[in-house]
Amino acid sequence: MKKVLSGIQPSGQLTLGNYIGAMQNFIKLQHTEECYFMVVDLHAVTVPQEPGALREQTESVAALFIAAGIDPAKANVFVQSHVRAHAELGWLFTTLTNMGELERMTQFKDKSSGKDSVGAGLFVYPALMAADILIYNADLVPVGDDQKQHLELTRDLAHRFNQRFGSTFTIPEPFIPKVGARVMSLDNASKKMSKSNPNVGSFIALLDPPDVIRKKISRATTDSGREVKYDPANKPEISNLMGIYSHCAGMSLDEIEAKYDGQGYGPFKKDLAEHVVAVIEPIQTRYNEIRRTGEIHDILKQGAERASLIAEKTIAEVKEKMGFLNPRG
Ligand code: AQP
Repeated sequence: MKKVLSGIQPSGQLTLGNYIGAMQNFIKLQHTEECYFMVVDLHAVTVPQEPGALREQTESVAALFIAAGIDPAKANVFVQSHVRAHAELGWLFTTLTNMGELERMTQFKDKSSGKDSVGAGLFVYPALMAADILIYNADLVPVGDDQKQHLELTRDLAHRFNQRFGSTFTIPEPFIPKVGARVMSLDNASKKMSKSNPNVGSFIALLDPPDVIRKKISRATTDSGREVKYDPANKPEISNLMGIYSHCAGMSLDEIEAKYDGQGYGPFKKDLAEHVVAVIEPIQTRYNEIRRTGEIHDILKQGAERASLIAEKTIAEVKEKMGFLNPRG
């Protein structure tokens, strides 16, 4: 049985991109592997968050994990800040990370570009992400394509630590979907769909009401022409929508092309909206039930207790190897 770890930031409402790129694989892997899925609130505060909104979004993301199909009897679901060892190991990894490595991170460049003032947390966040993964000695990390570079750094840090202080960490592998690894914005297929995009028409939130989803898809940007054809280089907008269709309807790209041959974009978009609604509506029903019962609090408490047992062991071993004095003598 492999160890699997991944997390999602409570930095806004979860999107269809988060679901297709990451959560669908969480749900698949929980049946065969030992899984740890976190709401990474310490990552979310690398950009300013309003306290009330952060609390609500953290609970909302956790409830959506369960509503989407993560079974707390199979997988450990918890909030990152509830397991204190993450922050401690994150600091230790910050001291092992070079400035040049962090400067190369494209996510930092994207999120800081054009801003006058950028928090230092946004810069050092990949070291905390490395700690999140390595503290459980994860073998597999199901993520979208945008996280590949951070995972490469995690692997480098694990090697570095093992070389300097002796074999300690497993070197983790990314687990990225073949189609849908990067779901793009509905208004611009050169940018990834992001929950913090100020244009709410650019993403489909898992909690968007069905009519809002229909409206967003009917307004999604399309390429010139009218042919429903998968060609990311020349038809990026329609290819992105076809990727979403393929995931939600369980059809191959060839089957979709054949179905809409000669029909134009209209019927394709109309059907796409219904397939997306069919995936999202049952998640919303279950979500409302989970929020109503308050069961998520017990799930998160138990998840954090189980995760802490492993995380505390790892941090004790790391501190011992790095030369920290043991408080118990
Ligand atoms: N558009 C996407 N397509 C496929 N996968 C995606 N992921 C995010 N966006 C897409 C995957 O979802 C997981 C959780 O991501 P995150 O919330 O930790 O951070 P992120 O990658 O920065 O996601 P967002 O939605 O863009 O958040 P904000 O706007 O706050 O930065 C990851 O596995 C990610 O790959």
